[in-house]
Amino acid sequence: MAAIPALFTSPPSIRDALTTHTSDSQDETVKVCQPFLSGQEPGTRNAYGIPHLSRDRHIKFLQTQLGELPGAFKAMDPGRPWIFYWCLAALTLLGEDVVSYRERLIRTVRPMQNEGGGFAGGFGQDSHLATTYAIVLSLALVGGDDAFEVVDRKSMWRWLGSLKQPNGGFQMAVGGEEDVRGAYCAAVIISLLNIPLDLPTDSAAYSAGHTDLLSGLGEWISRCQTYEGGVSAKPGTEAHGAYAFCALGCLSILDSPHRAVPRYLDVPRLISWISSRQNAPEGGFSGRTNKLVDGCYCHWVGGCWPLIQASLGGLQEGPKAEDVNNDAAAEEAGDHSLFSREGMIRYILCCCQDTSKRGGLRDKPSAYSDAYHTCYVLSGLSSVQHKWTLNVARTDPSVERTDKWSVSPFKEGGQQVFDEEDRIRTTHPVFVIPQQKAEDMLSYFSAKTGF
Ligand code: FPP
Ligand code: K
Ligand code: ZN
Repeated sequence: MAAIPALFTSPPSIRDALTTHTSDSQDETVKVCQPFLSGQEPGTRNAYGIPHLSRDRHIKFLQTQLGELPGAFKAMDPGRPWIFYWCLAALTLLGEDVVSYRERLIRTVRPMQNEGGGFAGGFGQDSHLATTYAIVLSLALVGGDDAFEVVDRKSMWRWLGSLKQPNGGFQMAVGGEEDVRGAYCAAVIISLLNIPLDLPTDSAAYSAGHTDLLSGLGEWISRCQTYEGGVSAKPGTEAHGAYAFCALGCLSILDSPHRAVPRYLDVPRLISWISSRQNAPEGGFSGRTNKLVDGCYCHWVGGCWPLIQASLGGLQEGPKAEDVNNDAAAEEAGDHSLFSREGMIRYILCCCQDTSKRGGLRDKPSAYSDAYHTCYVLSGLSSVQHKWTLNVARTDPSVERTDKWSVSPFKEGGQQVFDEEDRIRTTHPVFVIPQQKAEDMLSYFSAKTGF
């Protein structure tokens, strides 16, 4: 077995002498992670001292999560739509076919749609952007015309118009909080459902001079970048990784990332902040300054990298078929990363897996696995195992909502610390569902004129 680099097994070599509650929790986290990182925990490891992916256990865990709540797929609890998305997305990443859930999903989410547009978490509740986002993505994951037809696009358009604010941003619900989650969820929904952009004339944003659902949104996001370089929920609050992802995802829908991201964000300062989120020896990411690593940030922070890379790199030719397994070609193409892929892979496979019978993935070794972390740790794993390249930028951003991306296995200097059997499926860097599923939904709705 190759030696595990000291970077991932030893305490950090530079430390602040001041002891605080924060430094104590950080020390404690390193202590909790160290045995998992350095191979002292039982279990088979590969040549790099990294455990394999417990694929079957994670699949069983997700199946249980989908079915376990009383009256499987009954729509009562406002968080249910998230469970659908997290489990269906994670099962898909693990290579499972989720089409068999189509009928159950359709039956369950249909009553969650309100006549006034959008979906609520439960029957009789108000529509919410997060719930609607989770349901639209879930419908895309199971796919098929019957699933797509569940959505009432006309009332969705009216409802989105009522969430759009005079300052360009989106409220999460009518009268609710306006934040960058709203900007991202709305942009994803508008894009995948091909919602006409003309603002309903009774929208408050229309009265303020906007004519378009997406106008002023980039400017609003711009106001969320903080003095640290990261992105906050709304102007004037603390930067957090989840919001950096939402901002980059939203901007990549407004226009191609190499145009939209530098137009609205100070990219060098954002890169500096995102880079500072990766910790050693843990290898994972924190969500904000002076906080702890957490597996879900492998997506919220780790998932920023492909979008940053696309913002910097501009258009590139797709990988040639003969180059995909050619390390020399990959190296020549400049496959170097702005972060430690190895560190991220080590954190995920060593620290985030519950390898007991329970299965599932988690925040850190001291936490229980759950559907949310399983989804986002796996999304991060997929992202770090692959390379996404922006091939063709849209020519008319006012009509087209996406670009053409290609994906290939990531090779860095020929070294890959995980085994091929532990590679999982790809997920689109903006929509966080497989590219084909996003394209199927988009082309279904693009074929419609008007509603
Ligand atoms: C802090 O939690 C977490 C936040 C401030 C952001 C939460 C938002 C998301 C996870 C994603 C939202 C995105 C969409 C698309 C709805 P904490 O204080 O428990 O964690 P921390 O110590 O790691 O910051
Ligand atoms: K956390
Ligand atoms: Zn978490």
